[in-house]
Amino acid sequence: MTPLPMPSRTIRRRLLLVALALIVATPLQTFAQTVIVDGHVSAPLVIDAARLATFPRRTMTVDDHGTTHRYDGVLVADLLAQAGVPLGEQLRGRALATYVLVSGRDGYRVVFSIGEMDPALSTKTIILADTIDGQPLAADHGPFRLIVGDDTRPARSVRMVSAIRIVRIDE
Ligand SMILES: Nc1nc2c(c(=O)[nH]1)N[C@H]1C(S)=C(S)[C@@H](COP(=O)(O)O)O[C@H]1N2
Ligand SMILES: [Mo]
Repeated sequence: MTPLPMPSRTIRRRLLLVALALIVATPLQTFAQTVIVDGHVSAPLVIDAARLATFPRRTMTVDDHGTTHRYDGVLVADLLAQAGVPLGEQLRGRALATYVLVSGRDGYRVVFSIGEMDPALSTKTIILADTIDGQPLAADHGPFRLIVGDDTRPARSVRMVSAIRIVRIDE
């Protein structure tokens, strides 16, 4: 029986690089700095800092136990519109039986109705923020956090947002 030929040095190096890339990439997924917008949408989105920067900016002021903070980001409705979710005059009939499930990297999950997310229908303002008082969010809060205007407690202010899923309940 002839022994298998030893792979060349170049091949061994390449194999080593592939193995290293796999080892590094797996835990990195856990800290992925993106927000996936998917579900009942015509065009799923992957939002990273560069993509977020292409949307109009919105500022919200939040009171945290007597201290005022300024958050800046973009309207979630603008992200939904880009993903092809019907809003405004298009948001009627069966489309109103749609909810928006917002998840954090730690598995925290919160539901909104599509109606309260649409500024054409509701007076609520909901943004995906990327800065607090002009600075990037801390690692355990960001890079993206939901800021929900007119909620009386910050319980739906999902930190470390990783996904926004659109769900039509009658399908
Ligand atoms: N990802 C994630 N977001 C979250 C939570 C959580 O456990 N995980 N807790 C919520 C609750 S109940 C509150 S009161 C606020 C606390 O926000 P703070 O850390 O800025 O005080 O975050 C909200 N967002
Ligand atoms: Mo809370």
